Amino acid sequence: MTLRLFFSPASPYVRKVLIAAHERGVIDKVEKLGSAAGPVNRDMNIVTHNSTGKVPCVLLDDDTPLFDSRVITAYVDSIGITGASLYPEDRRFTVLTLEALGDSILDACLLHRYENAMRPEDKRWSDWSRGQMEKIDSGLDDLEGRWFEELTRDFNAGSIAAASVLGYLDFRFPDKDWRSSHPKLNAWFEAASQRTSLRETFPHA
Ligand SMILES: N[C@@H](CCC(=O)N[C@@H](CS)C(=O)NCC(=O)O)C(=O)O
Repeated sequence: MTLRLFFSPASPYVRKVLIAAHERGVIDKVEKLGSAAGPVNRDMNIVTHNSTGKVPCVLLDDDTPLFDSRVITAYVDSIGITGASLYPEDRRFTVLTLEALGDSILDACLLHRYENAMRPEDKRWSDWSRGQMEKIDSGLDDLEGRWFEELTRDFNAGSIAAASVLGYLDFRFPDKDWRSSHPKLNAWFEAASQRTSLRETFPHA
């Protein structure tokens, strides 16, 4: 079985899937397909399979498409051969909610970035960027606070989403000092970053 993955080395959502595949011992089943997803110019090769044109999108052997990152992560977990499930049975919906929180922070990161890296300079709206940054900050506060115990109990799908958020902040928002205001998250991320799954998937342009 091969998972053909429309891939971008910069996408934090694609990274979630790759981290999951490493953690569950199926990374050798992932075949990366080059792609050029973008909110303005879409990649029609992706659109053929996922009409929104977004990555990650996986094609199974019979060309069945799977998206988005949450669905693919759950699929990868279902075919996993090493490690424990990324969705511990007794905490499945808690972990899914933590994963959704991580994805929502990522959504705000992406919307902030699209506004500031893609929109023509004279059309940028500072209130929009501020609003997205507030979401990022309150999300990080939540990870540092009420979600921290769940995040650190094991390396689950929610932990993967959180690690992907922090890696993306370092990659695309290098001037943002999230560490001094979130010391527990910082210590956790430093340790988590030693995992092969994170070391092998560091984002790049
Ligand atoms: N909810 C989706 C979000 C995926 C997403 O926004 N991916 C970005 C790349 S990081 C993308 O494809 N953007 C192109 C677009 O917005 O059309 C997921 O979890 O997979």
